[in-house]
Amino acid sequence: MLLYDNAISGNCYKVRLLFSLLGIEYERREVSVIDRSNRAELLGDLNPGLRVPTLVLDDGRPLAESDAILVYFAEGTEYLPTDRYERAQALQWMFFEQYSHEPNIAVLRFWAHAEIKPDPREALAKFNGGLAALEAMERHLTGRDFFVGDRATVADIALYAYTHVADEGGFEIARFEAIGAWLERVRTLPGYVSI
Ligand SMILES: N[C@@H](CCC(=O)N[C@@H](CS)C(=O)NCC(=O)O)C(=O)O
Repeated sequence: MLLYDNAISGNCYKVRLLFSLLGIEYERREVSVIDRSNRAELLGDLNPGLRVPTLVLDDGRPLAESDAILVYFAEGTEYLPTDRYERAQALQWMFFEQYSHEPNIAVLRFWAHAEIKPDPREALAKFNGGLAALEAMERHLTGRDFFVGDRATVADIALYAYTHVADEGGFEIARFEAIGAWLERVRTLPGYVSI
């Protein structure tokens, strides 16, 4: 199995984290997220969005989108609930991650890493969006150990990826007590690997 990967990308890290938790072996190929010049040749037949992570299964079939890759590999494991409602709740939080969390928190972090100076109004909108996402997580996690049920699922992996490095995008994550305790719970899962 081959993972087109990037070392600082949280979306790619989600896949590496699940693989490590499940003891799944794979090869990785580093792809720059800044130099896009060879993207079409590299990923053209594999990922409609030409982005990473992109996974190629042993039989050659490709799979794109970090959260779809998580669901595929979590099938049949403790990380994907079998109960219909809990499974839908896990997806609910993954869609939240892709619409309300990642587009704000990951983008601010990326701009900081790439030393991109955004329009201040655009940066403020991203910051406010990210803050709203963190506040929603904090409310949900207050009195709970994990996002769905009483154990870690793909929803926790998806949300952990960019939350644990949100300070790199300017968010004061220490302000969020329930999120802090949850980050620690994920960090101590057997097989955990850092970004
Ligand atoms: N929704 C996609 C987002 C993938 C994504 O944005 N990947 C970034 C790295 S985190 C990337 O490939 N950036 C380079 C580019 O957009 O060309 C996912 O969850 O996999």
